[in-house]
Amino acid sequence: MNLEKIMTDLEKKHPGEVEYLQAVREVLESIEEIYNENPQFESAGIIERIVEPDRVLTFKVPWVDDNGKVHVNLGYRVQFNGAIGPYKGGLRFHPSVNLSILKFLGFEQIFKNSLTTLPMGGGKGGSDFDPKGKSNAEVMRFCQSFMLELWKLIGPETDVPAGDIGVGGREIGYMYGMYKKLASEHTGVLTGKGRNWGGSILRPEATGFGAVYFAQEMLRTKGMDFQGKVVAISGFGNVAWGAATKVTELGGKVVTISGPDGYIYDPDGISGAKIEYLLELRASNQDIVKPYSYEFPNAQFHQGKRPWEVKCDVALPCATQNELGLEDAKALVANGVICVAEGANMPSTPDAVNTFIENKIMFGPGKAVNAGGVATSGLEMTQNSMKISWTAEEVDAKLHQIMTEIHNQCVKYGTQPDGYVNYVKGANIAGFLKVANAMLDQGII
Ligand code: NDP
Ligand code: 2IT
Repeated sequence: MNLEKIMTDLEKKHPGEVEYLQAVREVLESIEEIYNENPQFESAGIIERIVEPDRVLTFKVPWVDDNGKVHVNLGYRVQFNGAIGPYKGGLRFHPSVNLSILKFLGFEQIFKNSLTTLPMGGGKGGSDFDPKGKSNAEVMRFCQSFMLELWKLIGPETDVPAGDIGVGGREIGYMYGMYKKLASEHTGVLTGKGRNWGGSILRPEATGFGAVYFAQEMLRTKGMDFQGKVVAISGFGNVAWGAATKVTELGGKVVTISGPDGYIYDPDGISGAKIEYLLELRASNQDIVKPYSYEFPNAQFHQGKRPWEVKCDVALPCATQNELGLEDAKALVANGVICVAEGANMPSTPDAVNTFIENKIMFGPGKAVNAGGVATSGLEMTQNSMKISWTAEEVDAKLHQIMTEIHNQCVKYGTQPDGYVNYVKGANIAGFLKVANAMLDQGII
């Protein structure tokens, strides 16, 4: 593999798609050795075929606000790779959404879904719509207009979207309602559905729970656990909430959460009633970080800063891409961090990742750590196909087993001669091999 030539060609073809190019480079660097050892991959053009999406669909999403004003947003669905199953991946509604971000997320999703052991291909979609500050009725009208186009492209055996940033249970509900009306069928075409209409118990918690199960396995390799560990978390959305809940349950103390404007440091720990309080604020569409510091006077709000300057044993970045840079990584290492596990997708910049690896810090990449969300989506698809509903205990046991298996795959492919586990390499190789071999079996398509 001539990595630099591949990257130069891709940069020429897709100029300015920074996040996409970043995600591709990381995977190619990890798999270079195994790729070169298997000449059948090169002769089947696996790299050239895997780095380009099968197709990218864009559409306009017109909607009317509560004052009668017309708005037009952009809608996208990137169907990246369907070698091992129907396209599967979330929808993101955030003003920053563009093709580069959705291609990076769709590309990552291929390998993440492969790691889950379930038959799911990779995809991603979304819109530059900003749900913040919108009324329920506005969100509903937007979701309905979005689905008016998206429904033509998806199906329970074709492409199954779910949530991501800005898309939770409410948005999935409005989109599902419109799909059902248009397709005249009640099928598992979206995951993250409500419990009463086909959703799986534990899907909302699954990404955060799974991330903590994965981090628990990482700690276990050193004979440690979460008991008494100080944990820094960023964000306080769906993933961060699940992670904070599970860390607390396992005896750890969560001392930070964050938003785009800064972070909260609460030395007393963010748990129980405090988490409930944050959820209420979030549900009422309010800013959560500042009100928290007024409500709990021991907590401090650090305007414009990130939580990575706080001394902690475990760091769980759970907000968004590239939110943990080189200086943040250096600060974490200097403060004695033991384990960094990415709840978000690609939250650490490449030089931050290298800093952790060079310092032999246990570092779990998003595609392994946060795979519990899509894995539980896969379990929701299974329940929908079988027309049954598993209990919380059944889903949790399956999720736990999947996260342990993903950890095992990372150890298998990522253990270095000195015993250090390079989870980035392990996850990328394990995820890639399954998809690449499926592509070989299915011919040039
Ligand atoms: P949510 O929309 O529920 O929460 C996102 C959180 O991140 C919020 O706390 C938000 O703060 C914060 N945030 C968003 N943008 C920024 C920014 N630019 N700078 C700082 N903070 C920011 O999303 P999720 O919890 O679902 O997703 C979080 C991450 O986890 C994403 O990377 C997503 O791709 C990934 N992920 C999600 C899965 C899922 O099942 N939902 C599964 C696997 C990965 P505020 O609300 O104040 O804007
Ligand atoms: O990034 C992700 O894995 C998700 N947002 C969840 C995708 C899914 O289909 O459940």
